[in-house]
This record gives sequence, structure tokens and C-alpha cells, in this order.
Amino acid sequence: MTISGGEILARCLANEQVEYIFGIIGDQWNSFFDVLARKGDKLGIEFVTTRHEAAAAHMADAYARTTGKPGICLGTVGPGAVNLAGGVYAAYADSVPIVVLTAQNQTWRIYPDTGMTQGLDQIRLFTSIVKWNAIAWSIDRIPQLVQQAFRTALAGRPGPVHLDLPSNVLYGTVETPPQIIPPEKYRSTTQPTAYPTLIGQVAQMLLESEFPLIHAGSGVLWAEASEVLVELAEHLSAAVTVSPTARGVIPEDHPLAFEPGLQCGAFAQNCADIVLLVGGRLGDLDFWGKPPGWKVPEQQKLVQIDISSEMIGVNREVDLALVGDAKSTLQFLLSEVRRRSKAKPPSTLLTQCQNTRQMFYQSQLDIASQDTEPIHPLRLAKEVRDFFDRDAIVCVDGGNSILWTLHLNRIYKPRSYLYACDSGHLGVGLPYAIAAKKTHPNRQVYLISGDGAFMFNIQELETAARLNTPMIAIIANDRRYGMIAGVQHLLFEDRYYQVDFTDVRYDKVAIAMGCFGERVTKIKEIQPALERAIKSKLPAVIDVIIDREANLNPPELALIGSIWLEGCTPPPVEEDEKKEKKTTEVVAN
Ligand SMILES: Cc1ncc(C[n+]2csc(CCOP(=O)(O)OP(=O)(O)O)c2C)c(N)n1
Ligand SMILES: [Mg+2]
Repeated sequence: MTISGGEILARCLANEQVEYIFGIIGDQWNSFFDVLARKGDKLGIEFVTTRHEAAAAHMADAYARTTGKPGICLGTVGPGAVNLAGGVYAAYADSVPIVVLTAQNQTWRIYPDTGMTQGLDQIRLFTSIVKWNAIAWSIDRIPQLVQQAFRTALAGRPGPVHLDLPSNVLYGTVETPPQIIPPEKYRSTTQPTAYPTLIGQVAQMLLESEFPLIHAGSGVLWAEASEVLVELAEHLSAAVTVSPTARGVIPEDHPLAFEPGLQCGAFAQNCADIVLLVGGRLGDLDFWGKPPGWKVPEQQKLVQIDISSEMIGVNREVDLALVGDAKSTLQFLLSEVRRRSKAKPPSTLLTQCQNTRQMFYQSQLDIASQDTEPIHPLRLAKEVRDFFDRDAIVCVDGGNSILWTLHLNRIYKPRSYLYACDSGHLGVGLPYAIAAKKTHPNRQVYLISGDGAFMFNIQELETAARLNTPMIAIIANDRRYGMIAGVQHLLFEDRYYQVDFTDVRYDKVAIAMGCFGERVTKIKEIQPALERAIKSKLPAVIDVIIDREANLNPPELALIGSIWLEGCTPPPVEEDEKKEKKTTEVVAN
């Protein structure tokens, strides 16, 4: 039986139960696409064509984040590969397992490039943003390399991998198809648990502490360990904080939950005498595990659980490290604390932190309850959250528009919050929302996006309309790169530079691409517009004109900015160089 390299690749992907491949075709891929055209249904694989490869990578990323399974994206040789890279970085930064497939020119024309059209060293292109990559030099290597791709993407701390597939390998044929064995025969389906004696020690430390706190990174989501983590917190009366990317590990209206931010999560982190860090590395957005977000190590013990020993003690010294899967390790830890003691009563410190959190929450609600117009960005966050179901999948994108959604746009379920946290990658939001809706058609999916961020991948509205994925994108429209303007406002006494752009009718762009669109300028119009968007059954854009002055200064921007720009104080400026505040505000058309 003659079989092509493209068909072997398709069969290997089907063997991994791949449902979707996101990407854009190129001629080098035609043989593979012809297999999908003829046999895609039988193999259970649907190809999703996007309008830019970066969006395809973001969609694969969203698929992985919402399902827990690797997402697949594909691009053609040269420009397709380069465009994919932009999206792969966002997945890499947040340790999301995606498999990146690029076509390559013929094996005899590559590495080195000899002047072939679209020639590119794609291995080197991806090296810094994938865990592993390789070239399939011959057809018979395809199964082995696909095995390695999935094995590595899912091993330990997950992440992207890349396969480069030369056109003669994809078009070429063999007479005897190589054997394709089931995944459980080539990669482990279970993860290791930490050493039992150490688990006992940790149980004792937690029980003897005054005020324990559990800090969850996204490793908890990948390990499906949210439920057991909450049970452990309840037994210990421990506060639970999360990295921004791990929102949803605990429902944010749970009495023990403290959402991220210096005035909420970090307040509790600053009171705890012991911290159990699970599946995270205390990076930038965790305030590095240092003051002012945390206590110094002498006053606060740190126990770290991570699947990867490479993550232990990365940014903060540990008192004890448990290397193992978050779920099984927490399960053993929970039985150990239960065996040793009945539930621990809440400490006075916990109650104090809960009161502070409540006061802060109330202060946010007070701002959001004002009826002032133009619409305050916090009011928008609240109106939107109040409108949608508790289990909606929430995507966020932008600058200050994201900061406003930290407290009043609560997240209640694991794998329901899509945010390119460690890359801060503008443009992820729309592709995330489309892929989330495609993958979870029965759940509501909404996006709150800055207007700057939305424009990075606005072309995907056509994809949304074509796929019939009725997600709802809400744009917090301040006609500028508000976060950068906000920092310029703080640093340069209102001297703004290159942060404003002209007004665009995003609603009309949406309609032109076959979606629903409305522009909203009044508070009382927000929810009716969302209602009409749902009724339309179309992908929708609600373009909300917000208060651009208020958007300059969300809570925490000054503090977060000072951590980001540590050591970067601007030099003094001569009096005569200080410009007047400039604005290029353009009236909505
Ligand atoms: C791809 C990319 N380019 C540039 C930046 C730098 N950046 C961070 S926030 C921001 C402004 C975002 O503006 P917008 O999406 O309108 O949100 P706003 O802050 O106005 O609410 C920019 C340009 C980035 N994070 N990502
Ligand atoms: Mg903006």
C-alpha cells in the first residue's frame, strides 16, 4: 500500500486524538491538506483556517489552556513560520503545550539555505521559544518525531515543541506504512508523586503554622489539582492566592480566595508565616516572592511543590521542596494533614486579611457604582461580569483594560480564564475567544480587550464569522495605548508621546466581516447591547467608549510599574524641553 508522508503525519496526529489544527496553508502543505480533505472526517481532524499565523498559534494555545490537551498550529515555510513565532512565544512564556508544524523546502535545498524562495532556518527561528524541535529528514522518521513532540510538550513543565517538515517528505511516499503505536506505549500518562516522608514533614509544618497561605501557579491547572488544593486550604484555613495566569483555581468569591494584586493577594502574602507554592515560580507578576509583596525568608517559610526540579528555588529560597505532580502530591498532603489533625480554625490574621480584602472590594464596587459618563472602565468590567454566566470562559487582552478586570470580573472555574500573562502579548484576545468558543460551543465566551490590543488580530473576525463561533468581544475603547500613556503620565508629568491613535468604528468593522457590532457610549446601553449580541447568534463586537482619563490610572499601575521598571528612573529633564500635554483625541465618527 502506497502512503504519503502527509498521510503518515495525519495518522500520527489522529493517534494523539488531535481534533483541530489551526493555521494557514501553503503549497508545501498541499499533500497533507489533500489527506485531510479526503480523510479528515474519518481521522477526526478539522483544519481551522485563520487569517494570520500568529492568531493560529494563539488559538492552539487557547485550545490547550481550556482543554488541558496540546493544541496544534501550522504554517508554511518562511513567512508562515515567522508569523507563527509571534504566537508561539505567548504559549512558551506561560508554559502551554502546543505542537507547531512548519513546512520546509526540499531536504536537498535546506540547511544551509542556498537561495531557495522562502528559505529559512526554521529550527533556529524557534529554538528560543520551544522546548524541543527537529527536522523530519525522511518519511519513516515521522512517527518517532511526532511521539517525541508530544512526549516533550507534556513532560514536566509543559510547553511548545516544533516539527519542521520538508515538502519532499510530506509529498513523498513509502510502500510499507511505519507502525503507529498508541500514546500510552510511548509516553507516560501518570506523573510522579513527591517523596512520602517529605510530605509528612510539610503536613506538620503547615499544621504548626499560625497563618498558612497556598500560592498556586498554572501548574495546578495543568495537573487538574484545583479541587484538592481548595480542600487542603479549607482544612488548614489557609489563604489562597494565585498567579494571574492561574485565576480560576479557586472560585474568587470563596472566603479563602484572594485575587492577584498588591492590595488583595499580596496583602495576605505579606501576613502569612508559611507559604505553600504549588506549580509556579514566583515571577514578575507574583512580585518575585519578595517585599513589598511578600515577607522576607527569615519571617516566612516557603515550601514548594513543582513537577520540575528546574523550578525549585528559582526566585526565592525554599525551606522544603517537593518534586512531583501537584494533584497526587496535594492529595497525599491532604490525607496526611487530615490524619494528623482535625480542621485548623481560622487565624486572626486570616480574618484581618479577609476584612481588608472586603474593604478593597467594596471600594472598587463604589467606584463602579458611580453613574458618571464617559463610562468608567471599572463600571464596564462590572456590568460585563454581572451579565454573563458564572461558568463563562473569560478572555482578557490589553494594558490597563486588564488591570481594571482584576477584581470586579471574577473568575469562578478552572481553565476558564485566558490571559497571556508572562508575555503580556497584545493581540491574543480575539483568537483566544474564537478558539475557546469553537472548543466549548455550549459555554458563553467573552473577551474584554483594549482597543490597541484588539487591532493586532482584528482580521480574525472573518474567521469567527466563517466558523460560526459566537463569542462576544467587548472593547474598552480609550483611543490609545492607555497603559503606556498611564506610565508616561506618571514618569513624565503628562508628556505623552506615540500613545494616541484615531477613533475606529470597531462595530462597523465587525459588521463588515459578517459579525454583530454595536457601539456603546452610555452605561444603560451596555447590557441591552450584550443581550442583542447574544440574540444575534453571531460573533459580536461591542465597542464601548470609556473614560480615557480614568483609564490612565487603574489601581496598582504605579506599584506594578515600579516593579517592572525597577532600576529605571528617568533622568531629569531641562525646563525648556518640557512639552505641553498633547492629545490627539478624535471625535467618534
Ligand atoms: C505585541 C505587543 N506590543 C506592544 C506591547 C506594549 N504594550 C503594553 S500595554 C500597551 C497598550 C495597550 O493598549 P490597549 O490594548 O488599548 O489597552 P489600554 O491600556 O488602553 O486599556 C502596549 C503598547 C505589548 N505588550 N505587546
Ligand atoms: Mg486603549
